[in-house]
Amino acid sequence: MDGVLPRRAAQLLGDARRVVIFTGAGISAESGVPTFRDDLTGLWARFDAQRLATAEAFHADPDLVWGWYEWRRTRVSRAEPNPGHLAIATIQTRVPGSTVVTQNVDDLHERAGTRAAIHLHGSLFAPRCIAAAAHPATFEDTPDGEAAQPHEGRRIPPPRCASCSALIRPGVVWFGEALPEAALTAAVEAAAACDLLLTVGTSAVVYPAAEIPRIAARSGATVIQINPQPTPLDQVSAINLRGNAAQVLPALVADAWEQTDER
Ligand code: BJW
Repeated sequence: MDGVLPRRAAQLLGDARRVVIFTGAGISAESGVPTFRDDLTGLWARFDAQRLATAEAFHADPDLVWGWYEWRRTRVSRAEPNPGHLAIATIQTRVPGSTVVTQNVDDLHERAGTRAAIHLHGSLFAPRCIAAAAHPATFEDTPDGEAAQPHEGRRIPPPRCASCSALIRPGVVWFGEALPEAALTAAVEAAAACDLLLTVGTSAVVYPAAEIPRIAARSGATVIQINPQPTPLDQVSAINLRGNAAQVLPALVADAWEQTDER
């Protein structure tokens, strides 16, 4: 990478001992998974969050909501990790004390080789019984033929729990719902203890997740942001690298260890 700021960012990464990589939908954009708030291509530009991504919406029209999440799950299943995901997995190998905290409900970090990513907003691949607090969900997955060609408006009835017959719901965190407690606690602890936090591809407007980089900054860590657009984290970040994750991250990683190997 050219320029003083990218070089300084690479030096900070090469020297760091505890790194948190905090990701949002932008890390998966170049894998073809849509973000939420980008003006033309984001999900919320085409779909109504209130009708699809709330518990009230699921209770009102479970077939519509389940069908929409099956469409998204199929899209993600067909996507591949991009060089940004791979660079993050490399950071985890290079810096053993590093933690990936993601708001994403896809599995592209895991498929790129990242271990133990903390998912703050759940997963498309972990549906659960709406009465799951009482017992674990067991159900038959949607048969292949049914979900193979879903399209965005298709209604698909959700399966029912094999133990109690309640509806199975997508295993994601909707607005107004609490984040999984263990995940949030682990993310806050990692942010408070890191010396460097990379925030990648998030608009940082959804709370409490958006607090994670701020916690790191307040605890004395350096924050580096990778995003083609400005965000509220511009003020918190010591370095703002304007660009796409799939280009910026591999270059950053290559420079980080080229520089430390030279010293
Ligand atoms: C690229 C790129 C490239 C593009 N390379 N970059 C405090 C203040 C105000 C409000 C609240 C508050 N605390 C709580 C709230 C309410 C609410 C909230 O935050 N609302 C705000 C939006 C106003 N929060 C909640 O409701 C949360 N729950 C909660 O607080 O519960 C309290 C409670 C406690 C105890 C009991 C009960 C309740 C829950 C939030 C759940 C969020 N859920 C979603 C949907 C998940 C399911 C699904 O996928 O359908 O999570 S919303 C959506 O936004 C999704 C994402 O994880 C999340 C964040 O989005 P993200 O990842 O930042 O994506 P985008 O699209 O916004 O940004 C993409 C970025 O990438 C952009 O900046 C691009 O420029 C960039 N980009 N291409 C790099 N190639």
